[in-house]
Amino acid sequence: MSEAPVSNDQVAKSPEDGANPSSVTADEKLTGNETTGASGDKKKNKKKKKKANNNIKNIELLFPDLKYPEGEWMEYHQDHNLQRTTDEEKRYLLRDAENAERWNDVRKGAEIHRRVRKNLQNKIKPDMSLTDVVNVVENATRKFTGVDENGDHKDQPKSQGIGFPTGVSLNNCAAHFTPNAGDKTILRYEDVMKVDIGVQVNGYIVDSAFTVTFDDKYNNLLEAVKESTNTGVRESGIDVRLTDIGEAIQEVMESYEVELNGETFQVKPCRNLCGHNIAPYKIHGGKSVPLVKNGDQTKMEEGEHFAIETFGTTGRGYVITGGEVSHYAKNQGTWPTPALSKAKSLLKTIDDNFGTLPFCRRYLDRLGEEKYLFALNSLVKHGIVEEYPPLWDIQGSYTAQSEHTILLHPHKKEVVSRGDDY
Ligand SMILES: [Co+2]
Repeated sequence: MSEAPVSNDQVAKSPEDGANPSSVTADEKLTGNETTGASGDKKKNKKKKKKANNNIKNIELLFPDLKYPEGEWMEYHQDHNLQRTTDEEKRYLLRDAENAERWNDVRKGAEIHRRVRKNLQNKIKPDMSLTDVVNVVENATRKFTGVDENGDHKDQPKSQGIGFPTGVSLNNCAAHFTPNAGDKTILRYEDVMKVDIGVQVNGYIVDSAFTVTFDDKYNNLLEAVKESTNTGVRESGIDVRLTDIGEAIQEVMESYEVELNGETFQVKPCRNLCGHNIAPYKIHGGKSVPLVKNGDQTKMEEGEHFAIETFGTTGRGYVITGGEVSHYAKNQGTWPTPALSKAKSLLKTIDDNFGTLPFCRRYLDRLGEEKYLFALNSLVKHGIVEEYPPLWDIQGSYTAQSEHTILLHPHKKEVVSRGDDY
């Protein structure tokens, strides 16, 4: 989830906005999906697909020692980090070891994230419904984390699983769209779809996104957000000011142009969307990483866990909320028991299954909740639950997104969600 925009011209934080632009080109995406060959080829493809699906199982079976692969390690390039001596380095490593379990949980989520998105990238094609897209993602996530119907962890729904509703926001919708029940939206060849996927393990959320297109004309837009996010990752570090990261992102983003139907657009960052730190079971931990120079002197700190995400647009570079809400999250804190009995039981379902993790209406549907909208809206009205409506740039514009999750270890940073796709 990204942070929701605030009023005025402030840079907003939202719990789920970030994600990464697609690293997969249209050509790559279609490879292996097309069954244009002879019938023999078709058979082969079918076999392959079946095998691929068989590989979607509790990831613990694939890593019997329960130690998950590390992400990409990057040196801090900021001055203060270069001055660290060997003795200091030793102390840092000791300190880092205190968080070993936490890092391993995040790495498990990241390994699942890579596999979930690879599985989607192999299947995605024009004319799929958005409901099918999110089901591919979410069914795989449930299986890999073992919280599916027959999974080993099905009785502990909050121990691991989906980190937030799968974002499949199209074109001028930048974020926070996931289909509600009955949605008939179809992915088209000309669409620009931001796929924002969350996986959580013990509340540690991996938040990473990419952008899917089939038409090459959007390539520069996708390149802009990928490079901007990589810049944000590169500039991140202990004691780095958030405004400085925003300034670096803005400079890269605005260096790109995209030509669409004979018109040239300078790519703009969406100035009221942000990256964010991540706290246990809280997609937005309270710090926002801007996409522009905004003067925020707040610094990143050792041990923090950030989602670095950027959004580029051919529109005005400012999003507003609109349309039917799908995303919600319970606010932290203690709340009086709702008077309405339906609201009380709905809140119990939310507490039992999500806690403060973001959820969507489809997740309530599959838990057997019915006719809950009035109760849900009452929880929203009382401030117990927050709604996160879709975020839109102007009509006719195109927005793209790229996002990685990083860990600020004492000695180095880890781009934990890095894969061979992006
Ligand atoms: Co995010």
